[in-house]
Amino acid sequence: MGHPAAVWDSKIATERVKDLNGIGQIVLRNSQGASAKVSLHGGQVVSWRNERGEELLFASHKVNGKGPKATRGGITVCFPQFGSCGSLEQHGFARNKIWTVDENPPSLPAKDSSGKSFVDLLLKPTDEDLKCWPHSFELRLRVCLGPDGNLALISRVRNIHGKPFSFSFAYHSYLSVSDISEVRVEGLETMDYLDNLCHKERFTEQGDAITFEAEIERVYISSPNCVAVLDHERKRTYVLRKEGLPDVVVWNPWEKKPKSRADWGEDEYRHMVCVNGAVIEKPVTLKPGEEWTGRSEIIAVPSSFCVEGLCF
Ligand code: TA6
Repeated sequence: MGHPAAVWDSKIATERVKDLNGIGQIVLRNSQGASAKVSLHGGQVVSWRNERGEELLFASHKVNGKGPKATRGGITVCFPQFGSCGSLEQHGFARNKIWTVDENPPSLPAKDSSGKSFVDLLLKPTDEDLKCWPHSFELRLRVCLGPDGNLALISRVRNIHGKPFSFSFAYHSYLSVSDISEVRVEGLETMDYLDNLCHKERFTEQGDAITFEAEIERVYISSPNCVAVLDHERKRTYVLRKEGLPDVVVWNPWEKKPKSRADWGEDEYRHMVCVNGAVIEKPVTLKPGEEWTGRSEIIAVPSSFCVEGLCF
């Protein structure tokens, strides 16, 4: 049972702990008993639970949490690229680095803090990093847990000095679902998408919702700022609201590919779907001193809830 809001002490809203490898994590709580846990490894949101303690993000049971690679699941920050190109690792290096807590971040609008438990993280390049991506940036991430249990991630990329640079970005969000056959994604009807399984060829979504009967990996471009992921079995809908993230990645690997990977458990693909706010088709270019902001908020509601009311 959560604390009555009236006596909620914001001092227990955030707690610092360590994971099994001694890496720092920050636990966010609200007065209703919901929580989120953020790792300094990659700025990864490794857990998001509702007021009943139900885990809303998928994490592979094969996760060992060791080594430099992001653990499969949760929500990872993909920067400065999404996908694999050039010498950078897939989905960029940011999610494989150790971030720091930013004790004195540049201010954000009140909507990103009032009544919320939140933590600010910061990633700056080391001299080593600058050898593989020679751009002087600051990447800030605020993770917020609202009084209603909503999870919000606000990322800011600033070009500190030197020459302009371009980047793509995604919140790689593994949502927990009862079974992928029960899932439909709404809000992307009639949108064009790049199909990563067909050499990024461009298609137009014809269905009245996206359902899953095989592997899907698509980048819906210039998409609406509100997308719904319905889990019929659990009678739960995730509403994704985004700003500054024109594209949406929809992915389920289906059966074959996970079998060849050590970090997927048996049939785990059935219990996750990735629906990611992203900026991929048209990368962002920043001149020195310029800053980009990308916001993603995920709301988990009973499917009977009127989702339209949650969109902007
Ligand atoms: O979002 C889809 C994707 O690009 C897939 O191609 C697959 O490689 C996946 O990302 C990898 O994500 P992970 O979290 O395992 O690094």
